[in-house]
Amino acid sequence: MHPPLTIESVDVRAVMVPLKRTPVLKHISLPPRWPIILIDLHMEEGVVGRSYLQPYLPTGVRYVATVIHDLVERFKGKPANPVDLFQHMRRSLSPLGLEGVTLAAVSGLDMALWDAHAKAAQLPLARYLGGSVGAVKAYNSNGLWLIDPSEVARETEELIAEGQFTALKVRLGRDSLAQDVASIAAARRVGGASLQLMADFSQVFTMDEAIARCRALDGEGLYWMEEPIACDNLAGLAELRRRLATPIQVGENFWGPRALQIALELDATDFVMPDLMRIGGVTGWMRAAGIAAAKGVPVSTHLYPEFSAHLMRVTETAHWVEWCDWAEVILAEPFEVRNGEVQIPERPGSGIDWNEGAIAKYAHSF
Ligand code: SMN
Ligand code: MG
Repeated sequence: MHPPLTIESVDVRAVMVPLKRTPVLKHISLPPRWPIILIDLHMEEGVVGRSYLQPYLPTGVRYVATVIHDLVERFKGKPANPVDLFQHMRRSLSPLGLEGVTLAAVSGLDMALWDAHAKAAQLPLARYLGGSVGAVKAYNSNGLWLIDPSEVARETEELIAEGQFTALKVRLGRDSLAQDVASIAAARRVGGASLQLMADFSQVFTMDEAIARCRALDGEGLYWMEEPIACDNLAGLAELRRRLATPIQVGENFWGPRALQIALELDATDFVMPDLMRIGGVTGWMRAAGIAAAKGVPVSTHLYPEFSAHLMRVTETAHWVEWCDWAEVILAEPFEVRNGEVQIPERPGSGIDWNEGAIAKYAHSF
């Protein structure tokens, strides 16, 4: 047992880091450098809880950081219990909405609070939550954006080699079906028939397009089809599910555990993949994972591989960790991947600590 913790103050910093392979999405233009918000939450007792958030948009850094500062101003000197604070913080901001910027800020603080508690208990987060430390199976999501099909073979080879992966995410939804088919074929030529390909459409299609294009790809043996249409068109997703043999995957845009519950009640998806910034951090994840488990729905992760790997060890229907190395450059000791599995280190907390040199190099003022 460790003594109760009390919130003292917070440092919020930001970096813009270069990515090895530029993410391309058709519906939002992503910046050439990737914004990351770094949170250091200081406890009166001397422990520091750490987490990071990825708001995609550089302008998002300022919005989210402002809310984090306001929340800490309001709750400093108070007991730092994450479950209680999750409720108090969300309620305190409810007039502005329970989702979006407000929940992103709460999620970041929630992760830092759990990290602080696990550190105070001197346990890795997975063990603090009642699980064990071990390897977690992962797919590599670091590339295969909407690149020219002629580049897919080379990149597939590189991505497999990054951690002896047996599963990769391939982004689809190019202008023509033929280009998508050529990309899948090129990946299979390199990876063999056993390579698992998770296909992400990132909401590119209208319903009619999705019916035509996803049905045309239904025999390609894709492991899942992710967000073929707008992520909030739950009736449309349910309809697509009825028309396709390939499982549907959504969840990176669920804001809070109840969004996941509603999607499952409407039979909108086969699999779910919550994102820690949007689902509500560790507290939100544990609630969402319970709902998914009750329905027997497999749960994968989105971004944040470090916290996510710990959480998969306590998720009943744990499926796949999405392996992204985008934040690796700012970590003192990035997690290792071997045999397609993320290795959780035997360090207290989430295992995140900063590489201050890299943070100085990529510092972003806001
Ligand atoms: C994605 C993640 C982060 C930024 C852009 C796109 C993608 C995924 O949807 O699932 O990895
Ligand atoms: Mg996605």
